[in-house]
Amino acid sequence: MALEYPNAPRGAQIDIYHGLEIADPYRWLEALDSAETKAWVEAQSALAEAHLSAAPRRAQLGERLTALWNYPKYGLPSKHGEQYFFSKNDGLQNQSVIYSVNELRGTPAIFLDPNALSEDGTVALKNIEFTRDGALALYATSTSGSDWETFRVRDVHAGQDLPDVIERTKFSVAAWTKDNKGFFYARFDQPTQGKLEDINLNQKLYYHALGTPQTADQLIYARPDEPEWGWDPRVTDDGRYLIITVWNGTDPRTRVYYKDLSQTDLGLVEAPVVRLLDDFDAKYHFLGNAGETFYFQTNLEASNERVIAIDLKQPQRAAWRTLIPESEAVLAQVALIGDHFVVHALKDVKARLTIHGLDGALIQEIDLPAPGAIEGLSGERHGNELFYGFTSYLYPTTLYRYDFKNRTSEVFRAPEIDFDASQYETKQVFYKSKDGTSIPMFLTHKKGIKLDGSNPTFLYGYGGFNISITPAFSVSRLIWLEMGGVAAYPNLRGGAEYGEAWHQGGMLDQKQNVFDDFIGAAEYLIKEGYTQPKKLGIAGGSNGGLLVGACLTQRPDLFGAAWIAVGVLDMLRFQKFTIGWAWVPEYGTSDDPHQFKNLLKYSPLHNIRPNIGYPATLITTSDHDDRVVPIHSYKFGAALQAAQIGANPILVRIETKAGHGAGKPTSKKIEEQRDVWTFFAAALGVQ
Ligand code: X98
Repeated sequence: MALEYPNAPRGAQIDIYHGLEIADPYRWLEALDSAETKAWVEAQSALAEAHLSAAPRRAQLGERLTALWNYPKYGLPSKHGEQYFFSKNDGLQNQSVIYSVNELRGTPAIFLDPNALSEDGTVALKNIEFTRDGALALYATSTSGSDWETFRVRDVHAGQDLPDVIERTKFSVAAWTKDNKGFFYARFDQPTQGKLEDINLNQKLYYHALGTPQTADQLIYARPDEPEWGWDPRVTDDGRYLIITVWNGTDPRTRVYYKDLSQTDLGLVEAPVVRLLDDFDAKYHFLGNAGETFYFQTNLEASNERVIAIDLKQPQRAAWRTLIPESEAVLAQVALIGDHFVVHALKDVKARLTIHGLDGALIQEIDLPAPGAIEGLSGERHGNELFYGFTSYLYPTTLYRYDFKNRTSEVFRAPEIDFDASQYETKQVFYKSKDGTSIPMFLTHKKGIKLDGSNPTFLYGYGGFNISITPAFSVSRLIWLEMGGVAAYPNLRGGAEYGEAWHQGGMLDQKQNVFDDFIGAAEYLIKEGYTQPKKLGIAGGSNGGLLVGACLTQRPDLFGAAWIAVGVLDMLRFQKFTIGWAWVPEYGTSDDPHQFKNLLKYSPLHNIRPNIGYPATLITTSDHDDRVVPIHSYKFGAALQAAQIGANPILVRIETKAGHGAGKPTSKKIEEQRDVWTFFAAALGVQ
């Protein structure tokens, strides 16, 4: 029986794009605060809840997920002054707690407990920046999952907050001066209407002097002629330079400016801003300096990236030196730790970890325990130890400590988790996409499954923004493996798995390649006998929600179920809300006639056809998602429900007091995952 969906009248809105009329019948759902939208949201939540709570497995899945989740999880330690700091979650705490400890194996003390900041765990810690001596810590919090942050400063030894409060920052790190007197940070113009969906433009760089009100913060740099440029401040470890990395949306290409803070006679504000790299011709990621030599990770003339040195006395390009040349493995992260370059690279999506001298020469490759991924690198610039996390689909995240003196690595913390990995296996396969490109994919499942097309299969993808999907352990996916499911993770174009060339192969006019790669993965899984369309579920979030929305509308016959999380689904209007304009380098914009045509071809909202039997679809979003505003999910959900024929449900689940994902309390994460697996189990006929 088909579900009865909440009433969603079609409005008369028509827009004209470059001479073409495009209807937008659910434009009224963009008014997030209107009574009509609120009533629609409430009715959708009630429908999703009624449908999911009627599924027989829901309570059992919730219990199993809670049991699997309940083990202590530690973050990497980092040293500031005489103390180490690390995060720990007992198991089910809504937010992880920050601890301090004098010796690595000593007894830790609570430094900051975000759980104490709200009753329901909806205030989250986003970032901590310590002064070099570890005396002060700036910490950023956000409420209800929003990207807006508040900065506060804690005196580490007294355990007390100072009176300083910085309100409404977004997309900014903070950078302390070496004298601990203040910090640099960036701030957008304050939104005029204070609405969730307001556009964010005109970021400016400020200096906050401790003990003064935010209104007295000094403007360090702004470019009113370039409202889309933003500023990422960093003070070098020696305290001498302020490095300003200039970004233009999510385009990986950057500029780099700096100020010499040692010119004390000029002061912080008056010291000139030197435009060292001023072309936006490549990515330049500042790694650190040795006096007047600056080190950068760059993709200039190196799709797989390389490490270069630029001497401030001879900054011209001809004098730049390559320290670590481009190789067949793509650089994922380079860190300057223990007076060495620590290089995390990916070869066919599997991590390699190497130690290099400051001249770039390879000193050692650290053996990793299995094919897998590195999660984080931590250590002091001049210290003698490195911490790194290692993870894989069947390898719970484990922390390692490497000693630069004797060049050995050992387990620092291994999780104690009730999970027998020996019953499962992970393998990597390569399949051909539509245009013949070879795409890697990881598959994880119980050992000995039959390739008779009967296995319920979960196919997850992202495909964009230079983001690599590397093998990571996740308890919520274990529940699927326990149900006998196959989990498949293709490395689609648009990511960084094979460098900038791979990214460019899946953006702008090439975006359809990403969808073809995902459809190719589904076809491979069917052809090889893993599964069949009615047993195949697809999933993705954010840019991956766009992926799932596009594939669902292009190939509704190929899938049995789809989960679209916080998706970008209206490709003609995404640039009008919050930070959406920042994705124009990746997607293009409907303001441009050529790009408009390309976007219209795949925009999920604009490619829903009436009277099609779409797969069971779960659309999830949150009321405070100001990264990808819930407008996308609402309009797409209303349109898909109107078009659907047959019994497959189209559900819209809207989380409250939550955002795009970061900082979501554990209780909400578990409830969401429980509902997702309840949905897939029911839709794919898991026995
Ligand atoms: C973003 O939009 C990232 C958001 N974002 C940041 C930070 N700086 C940004 C600068 C420009 C544009 C976006 C920025 O988070 C930031 C800086 C310092 C400290 C912390 C944050 N992303 C894309 C996204 O969310 C892809 C991943 C990152 N999308 C949603 C793309 C489409 C859907």
